[in-house]
Amino acid sequence: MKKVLPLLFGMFICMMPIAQSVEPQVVVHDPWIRWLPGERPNSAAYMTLESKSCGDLVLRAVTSVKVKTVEMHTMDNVDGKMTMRKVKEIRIKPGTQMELKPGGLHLMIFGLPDSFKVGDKIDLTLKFADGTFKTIYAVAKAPQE
Ligand SMILES: [Cu+2]
Repeated sequence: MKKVLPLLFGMFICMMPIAQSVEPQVVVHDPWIRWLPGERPNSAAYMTLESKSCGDLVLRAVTSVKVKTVEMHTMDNVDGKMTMRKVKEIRIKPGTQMELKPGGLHLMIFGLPDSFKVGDKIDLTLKFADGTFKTIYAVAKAPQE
């Protein structure tokens, strides 16, 4: 019985009307952006997206006021070489987490401010297919070796 109760509770939440909801049903864990030495205009941001949605949660676009452009990218192994590729969306199944991490899915950041340094926070507004959006702040970190 102990195992059944949380499941029933989850189903109850999913049946509640969410028409008035403007906040996406997502929890964002540890957003960070890679800082590398030298004045580099481009970088990548990473985070874990945890879906609290009853249906597929689809990230469609990301914008920022601090940088020029943000794209969603993935990495493919093409003939033994890791290559970046732009994706149109990032889809997260109900009750799952999607990890954006080095070597995999990431947010490609173009046009960082000249003053960009470790500890800076870059705003990222995640825009979902259902019209909801959420602004988070990725903190600049040097990648640990
Ligand atoms: Cu990229």
